[in-house]
Amino acid sequence: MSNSSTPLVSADTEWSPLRSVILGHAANSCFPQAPSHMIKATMPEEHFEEFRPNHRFPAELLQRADEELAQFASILQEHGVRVYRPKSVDWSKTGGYTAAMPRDGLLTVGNTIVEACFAWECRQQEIDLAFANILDELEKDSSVKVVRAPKVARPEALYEGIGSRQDGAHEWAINNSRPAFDAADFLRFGKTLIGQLSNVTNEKGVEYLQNAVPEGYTVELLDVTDEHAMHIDATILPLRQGLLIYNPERVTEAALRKHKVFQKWDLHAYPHLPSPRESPPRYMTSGWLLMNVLSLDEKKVVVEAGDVEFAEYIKSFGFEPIMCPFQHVNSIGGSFHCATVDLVRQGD
Ligand code: DAV
Repeated sequence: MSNSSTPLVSADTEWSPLRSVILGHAANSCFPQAPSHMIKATMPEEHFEEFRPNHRFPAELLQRADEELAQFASILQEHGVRVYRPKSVDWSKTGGYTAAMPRDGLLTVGNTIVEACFAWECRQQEIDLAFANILDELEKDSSVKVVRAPKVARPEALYEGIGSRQDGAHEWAINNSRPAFDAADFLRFGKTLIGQLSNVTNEKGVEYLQNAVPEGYTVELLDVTDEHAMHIDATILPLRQGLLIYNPERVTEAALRKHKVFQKWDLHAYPHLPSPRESPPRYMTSGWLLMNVLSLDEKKVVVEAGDVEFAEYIKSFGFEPIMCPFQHVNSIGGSFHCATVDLVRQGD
């Protein structure tokens, strides 16, 4: 139980001191299933054929991913962060994907945790099966609010009409027939949330989220130049109040400056290109995943052990990177930001 000085859920930024977090598990993860136009829109081309029904990730890969997650958990605990872990689920039996990427499914805003209205049908039970026990426990505290996603009657309706445009203009992989959003398409900047429309987030999803967050919070949409968009956490990276690194392949400084919240910020295009990697394969992401770090506070940032160039770059701004191996977790779809859900970031 909490008292007024130690809330169980309270987060308004991506950088204030982290006190409590959910951290995923990799065991029994399977390649997610989605219609082929969705896979083509969002996944690396060289791995398309892996995305087929009941296809587990290699067992050794998952074992090493869980070892990396355990090491990350120790780092968090050594820094005084309370770590909640999900239940184990055999995703091959449920047609699901993973419990390793909770950031996609849960968004903390103030004292409220909002469950994503996943576009991908294979993810619609993910929170129920693996994370409901954590949410139920947190919700026993009367200060915490959890907004669960509505059940979807006809998941395929989200794809109707897609691909039938005659004018060749870009279209996302989903229509706007019901609310759809992944939580990882949004980041917290105080009372402002910055998000994006993407191949998994539509306008109704944004409206739904705006209605689900506590009063006083506003969702704004960033103009991104990324037709493959799915999750904003390798596009912009706020490292402390007033300092943001952005991915120049996906967003412009002008687009960022349109948002009042960034008007006085230092905005830096990341100056290096990510290096290619063959092994372990990045089955689901680009090399820009190097931006998917987790801030412990306004100085300490957890960075993938091999991303030395990135670590040196952020050191030049005064940050203290904590290097942690995470390549096998990266393989199955994300890095430190994806694998966690902030529950408490201490306010001012
Ligand atoms: O760059 O492939 C990764 C974000 C995963 N949540 C990328 C985006």
